Amino acid sequence: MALQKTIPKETGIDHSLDLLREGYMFIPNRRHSFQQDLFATRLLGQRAVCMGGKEAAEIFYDETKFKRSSAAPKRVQKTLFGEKGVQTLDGKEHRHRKQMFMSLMEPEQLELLHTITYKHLDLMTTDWEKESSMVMYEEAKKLMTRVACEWAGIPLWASELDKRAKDLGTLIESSVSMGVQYRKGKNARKRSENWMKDLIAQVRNKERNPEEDTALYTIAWHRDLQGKLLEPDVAAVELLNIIRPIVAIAIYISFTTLALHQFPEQKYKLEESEGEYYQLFVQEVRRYYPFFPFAGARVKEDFTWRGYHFKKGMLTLLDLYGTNHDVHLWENPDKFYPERFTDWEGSPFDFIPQGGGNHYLGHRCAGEWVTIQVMKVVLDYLVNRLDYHVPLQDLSFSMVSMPSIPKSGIKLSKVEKV
Ligand code: HEM
Ligand code: MYR
Repeated sequence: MALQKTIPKETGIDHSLDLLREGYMFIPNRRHSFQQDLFATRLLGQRAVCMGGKEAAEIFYDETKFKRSSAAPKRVQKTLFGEKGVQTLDGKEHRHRKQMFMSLMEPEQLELLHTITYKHLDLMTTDWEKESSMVMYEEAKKLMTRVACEWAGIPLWASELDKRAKDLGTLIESSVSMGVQYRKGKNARKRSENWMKDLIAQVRNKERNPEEDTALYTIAWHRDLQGKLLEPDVAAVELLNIIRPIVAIAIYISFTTLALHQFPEQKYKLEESEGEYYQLFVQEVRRYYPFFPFAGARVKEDFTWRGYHFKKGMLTLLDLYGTNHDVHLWENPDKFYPERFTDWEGSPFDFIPQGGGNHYLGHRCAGEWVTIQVMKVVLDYLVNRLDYHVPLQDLSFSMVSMPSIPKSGIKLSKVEKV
């Protein structure tokens, strides 16, 4: 029998505060000091294993080894994710619900998203031209709220835009927070879920008839494996699981704008490219900048990996940011170098900004193609259709606060269409 090894363990009663203090670097710092892809610690008052790297991602997404029920902390469910949504399901029930999400991601729907994004971006730019300056992150949240609602079949009055964009932004910004900010997050979720519940009820009463291939229609009429419509609160959580993360793309839009400024040589490469460099650039933005730090699951049944014992029920975190910056997987990982993706083999386990594995069968982000599509439209617009100036400002972003958002929000002045 192979020798059982002990998972390297950090001492101390609990390291939740260290996690908050070190943010994106909490897992990479310890993987580095233990010189191992995994280590044991204590988080939220319980034993937890943290791991990273391609092989760790491969086992993390093996559903015979890990499950998601009771994995996401209640705090994160009360703000970011909501309760009883697809993130918490396992097995057949998960696959059936996930299919509902993936049915919205067909090429025609992505094409429509392209058209909608371009339309709203072009309209909003007309307003930006009239102002002496604008803050990209704030404007991008409003842009993406408009895009998300139109694409999902959700009516949005001009008068409610600011309020809805603010609430959706708060859900994202308060996902890892305490005190006042956490309470703001909980309230924003209440209001947003009520908004979604009313719409679902209107569709079910036939007072509202959205197009069949929209998220509103699909989620309102989705039937579970027992043939029952989703409970109204669950349908609301799932509809928000579409529009909230579309608004979260505002963070990647801000990082895209930052990358064009920080690495000006990239702008020339994009201007001269026939289009394929756009894909490489967007992938590199998603790899390089910090966004979703780690994913969480629980051990389903006892198993052994590389001689280490994983005990049933143990909380396990997979290092997403650290895997995207792993020196064993990426040459000069801290260099912004889109060309690295020319030779990338396309493994579902080494480049995991939005999770790994299979979109249909596992918990990998349902909206990865949506994210890439939107980022490309905005990137093309910034490079080829807009002139702007980046005034002096604090362009730093935190490696501690999660999610990280450029501090200034990226202020632009003298915005003009070309
Ligand atoms: C799941 C990141 C955008 C819908 C996830 C996961 C991550 C992630 C890390 C969890 C993976 C796991 O648990 O293993 C992001 C980031 C985004 C983004 C950084 C950038 C804005 C989107 C968009 C949509 C979306 C645009 C929808 C249109 C979902 C859903 C899940 C998910 C429904 C749950 C999947 C499941 O549990 O099976 N996302 N996401 N996300 N994402 Fe995204
Ligand atoms: C979304 O809205 O689903 C996508 C963007 C959310 C970003 C939030 C990043 C921090 C969340 C950390 C939670 C870890 C849960 C195990």
